Amino acid sequence: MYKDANELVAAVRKAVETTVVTDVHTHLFPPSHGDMLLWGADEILTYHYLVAELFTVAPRDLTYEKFWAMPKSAQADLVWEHLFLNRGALSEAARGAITTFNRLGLDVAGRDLTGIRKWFAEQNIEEYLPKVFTMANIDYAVMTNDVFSAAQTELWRQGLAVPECLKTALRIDPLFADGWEKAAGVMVEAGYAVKAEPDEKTCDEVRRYLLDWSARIKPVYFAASIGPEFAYGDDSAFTRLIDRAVMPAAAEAGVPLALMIGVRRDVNPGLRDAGVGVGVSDVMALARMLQKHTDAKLLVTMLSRVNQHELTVLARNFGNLHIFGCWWYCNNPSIISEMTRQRLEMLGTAFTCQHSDARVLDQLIYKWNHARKLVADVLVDKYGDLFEAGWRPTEEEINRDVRAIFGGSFEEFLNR
Ligand code: RAT
Ligand code: ZN
Repeated sequence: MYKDANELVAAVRKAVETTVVTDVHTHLFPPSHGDMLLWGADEILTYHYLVAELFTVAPRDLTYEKFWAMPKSAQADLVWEHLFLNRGALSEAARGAITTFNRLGLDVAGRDLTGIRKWFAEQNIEEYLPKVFTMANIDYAVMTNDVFSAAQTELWRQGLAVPECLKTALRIDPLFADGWEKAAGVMVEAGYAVKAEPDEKTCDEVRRYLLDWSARIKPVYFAASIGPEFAYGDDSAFTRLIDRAVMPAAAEAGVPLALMIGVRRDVNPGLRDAGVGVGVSDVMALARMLQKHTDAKLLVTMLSRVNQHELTVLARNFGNLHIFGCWWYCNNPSIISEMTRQRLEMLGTAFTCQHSDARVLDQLIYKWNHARKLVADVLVDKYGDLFEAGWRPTEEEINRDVRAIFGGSFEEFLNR
């Protein structure tokens, strides 16, 4: 039990620094899936967050077409030149690349991109992947496994090796909005009796498709990212698919459905993944889903900062809703700090403070390094306030609570 406020602060910082984290959402793949697993200097520098930033300053004659036609190393050179050498790399994504190189012991201060590339070329991915997980101190990361992508399902059919530190999530985005035609085509091809419109019979087939893939890849959860215009409880295909296919399949598989809400796809299609925007969503649509599906479990993160307060309140209203992460455009120090405070103040430790969304293996290093520091600052304040109020936490209690928001509460939610 800490009787001294300074000792308490040191204990909180140590707990956050050393706790094992569970990364509940990434875009990583097992090494056995070959090129799908991105890693190394050029992938780090061409992260779509940085590509978007490049085009805010690149010469106007660098068209999107020209850029995408370049080899990855030339794209990375442009990012390096414009965002790191010609101006201060002050954005969160740019700082992230620097933190990553630096923590790998590379000469980032010397701006030695050639040396950095050389070092990565000497790594063996089978050994490098566990090293990154150890550095970031992650027990496991959840992948994103699109069961409507032929390239991905083909690899799963081959039954290739998957390290224990990677778990699956069954991703279903194409079922909704503009993706339906593609999703239906994939299911028909695979022998499911799916029609052009998701009527009731078709929904039953979709459910069967999801369950068959679920049995094969054993996901931690089903997942979809959906737009800010999403509505629920109406006579739409979305409502039908959720009610008759997705929720029943998730329930039968015994896993939650993760919804990532607020993505405005194709704001600027030329930029591909980097050209995606954000919109404010109707949190009450989510509430209606929770009211109807009282037995279902929902994991939710929202993209708009504007939605965060309302979403946190909703998580107080529904024990079957677990909120997670500071996603994409919320993954900035100022917003992470604000969101984590808000969530602690309204939910205690019943939430997951962050996920990495890493698309590139090495990003695990910076995403978790930055997140730990920010969350530690918030927790130091919160434990300080508790101390002032007269409470004297023990080391075990601090470790327990820190682990809770870095993955313990998520595990508890899965097992509830
Ligand atoms: O954060 C990201 O990298 C986004 O491009 C998306 O992948 C998003 O996280 C998603 O899973 O849809
Ligand atoms: Zn993602």
